[in-house]
Parts: sequence; structure tokens; C-alpha cells
Amino acid sequence: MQSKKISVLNEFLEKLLEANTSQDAERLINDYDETFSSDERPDVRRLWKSIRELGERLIKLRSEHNASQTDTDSDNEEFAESGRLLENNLFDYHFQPIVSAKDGEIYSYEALMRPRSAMRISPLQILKYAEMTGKLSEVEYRTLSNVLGIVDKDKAKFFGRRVFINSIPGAELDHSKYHEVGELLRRHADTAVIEITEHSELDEDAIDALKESLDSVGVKMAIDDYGTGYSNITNLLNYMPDFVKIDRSLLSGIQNSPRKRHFVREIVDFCRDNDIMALAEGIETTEEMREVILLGVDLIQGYYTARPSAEIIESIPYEIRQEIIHYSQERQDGRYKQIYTAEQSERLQLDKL
Ligand code: G
Ligand code: MN
Repeated sequence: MQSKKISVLNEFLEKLLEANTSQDAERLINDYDETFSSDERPDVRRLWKSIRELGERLIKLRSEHNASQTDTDSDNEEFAESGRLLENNLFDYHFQPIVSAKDGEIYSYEALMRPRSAMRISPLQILKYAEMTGKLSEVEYRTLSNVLGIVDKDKAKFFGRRVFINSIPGAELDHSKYHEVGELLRRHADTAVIEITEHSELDEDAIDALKESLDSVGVKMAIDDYGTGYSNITNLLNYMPDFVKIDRSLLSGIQNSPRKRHFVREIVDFCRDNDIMALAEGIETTEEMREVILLGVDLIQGYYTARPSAEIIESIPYEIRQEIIHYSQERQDGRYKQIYTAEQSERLQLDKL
């Protein structure tokens, strides 16, 4: 090859190594591409093709590295911030109304943790941090004592209604806190409802243990996110919760899904036969709300009826209450039955879904 071409290639490689950004490197490749990809000699064109590919791979590797570096940096910051929040108990709580499916009156509130941070840390990130550092029991303690502390400070704020509190399955309290929390729960037996999630893996032992402790202090239990895990109606009987919160994934767009309706109807019927209150979670539209009322749920929670808020509201908007009353009347009139007869042949088994 002519020494002139060799020295131009050399110049290219030197510049490529010095390029600071991917954009610089790309521009450089394009500049030299004009010269070499149309070279009259095939061996020069081949050589250029290989060099250009190496350059492109270099750019890709660099940008992947940078991206993962950025991820790690922000993970580290969130991790440190989660630690600081837990250490200093910087947790606020929002309250989302749970309303009666008969008349739209507020039945209770769910307390939802909101980390007090400029960094927008989600409750899930706090849980992830706590799990990685063995501090789940600290989160559990903070949640119970903070929320019941708010109730203690001003019980009238809750209009005598119950407060649902999310508990972490398997996060056993430290021995030193066990007595304190036991007393706190006993004192709030008429107010507190402990929610335990039925997420992905069903930790039966954890639920059993919790149920036993709650029974001993007379506090009610709710199974949260029902339908997302492996449980079926049979093992629901083992826990005998007071409430079953049917997960949003089974309810979104339920008015257009016969499968979801069948599934939910089985849950609701089971609940009615066993004195469990069925709650529809994550209701976002009036169509979904109508459908779950026709299916016979007892309680409704979701953005459509009320969003979580720092302020504890006394009632939901009048128009929405009227809608609930209307749908509930529709159910009582039995009009809904005609809509459903066509689907009766298609039965679904809960544990097959
Ligand atoms: O897992 P659990 O059911 O406790 O989750 C409650 C979460 O769901 C809260 O963060 C709350 O803000 C959110 N939430 C409440 N209502 C709705 C709703 O109608 N739609 C959606 N997408 N989320 C909701
Ligand atoms: Mn919950």
C-alpha cells in the first residue's frame, strides 16, 4: 500500500483514540469514510472496513459503559438516601379512602408511605434498600408506630373509621419492639387493619404467624394484592382474613373481559360465603366501578373514588356517591343478571389462571 494512505490511516487511528465523545468519534469515521470506502484498491477498502468496524464497536462499548456508570451512580445515591430516610424516620403518610359499594360512604383509609425526600424515592425503593441491608423489621416498626402514632395524636381526624396499614410479610419485629407494637395494636384493635401482601411468592408461614399475632391482639387482617400470587381460594381459607383486596390487574378493563369477570365473581362469592369483605382495588373508571358493584364487592378503593392525599377527607364527591348508589340499586334490581347469563357456561378455575 502507498505510504501516503498508510499515514492517513494512521492519522485517523490517532484521532479516534483521542476523540472524547461518541459524537466526535462518529464524525471522524464519517469524514474518513468518504476517502477510503471508495478507494480504487479492494485491499484498501477491506482494510478500511475492518478499521471502521473497530471504531464503531469502540463507540458502542463506551456508551454502554457510560450508561451503566450513570445507573450505578444514581443507584448509589438512592441507596444512601434510603438509608438516611430510614435512619431519621423521614416518612410521611398519605391516606386513600376505601368506600362502601352500597352508598359511597367512606368506610376506612389506607395509609400509604411517602418518603420525605427531594429525590423522589418510592416506597418500593425503601423496601429494596431495607431488604438488602437486613432492615425490613425497622421499616415494619416505623410503619406501624408512625401510622398508629398519627391516629393517637388526633383520632377524630379519622372520623372513627378504620385505618389499613401495609405490613411486610416475614419482617419479624425485633424482640425489643415486639411488646411495644403488641400494646399499640391492642389499643387500636378497633381501628387498625393489617394488610399483608399476597405478592408472587406466597409465604404461608409468615402469613400464619402474622394471623396468629393479630388474633391475639384482636386486630383485623386484609390480604393485599389478591390475585397476583399463587394463592387460590382454598388456601385463602387457611388465613381467614377479614378483607380480601382484589388486585387491580384483575379489575382494569373488567367491563370488557368475561375472563376477569368470572375470576372476580368466584372470589366475591367465596368471600360472601365466608364472611370476608371483598374489596376492589385500583378502580380508575366508572365502567370498572359499575362492573365490580354488579359483581357484589363490598368495598371500593381507587383513583376514581379518591386519590391518596395528605389530607384525610370526610367524604368523596357527591356525584360519585350518586353513581355508586345507582349501580348498587341496579344490582339489587337484578338487572345485571340478564347481562351475565350468556357467560355461565364458561367456567374458570381460579388455580388454573
Ligand atoms: O400494594 P398496594 O395495594 O398497597 O398499593 C397501593 C398503591 O396503589 C399506592 O401507591 C396507591 O397510590 C396506588 N393506587 C391507589 N389507587 C390506584 C388506582 O386507582 N390506580 C393505580 N394505578 N394505582 C392506585
Ligand atoms: Mn395495600
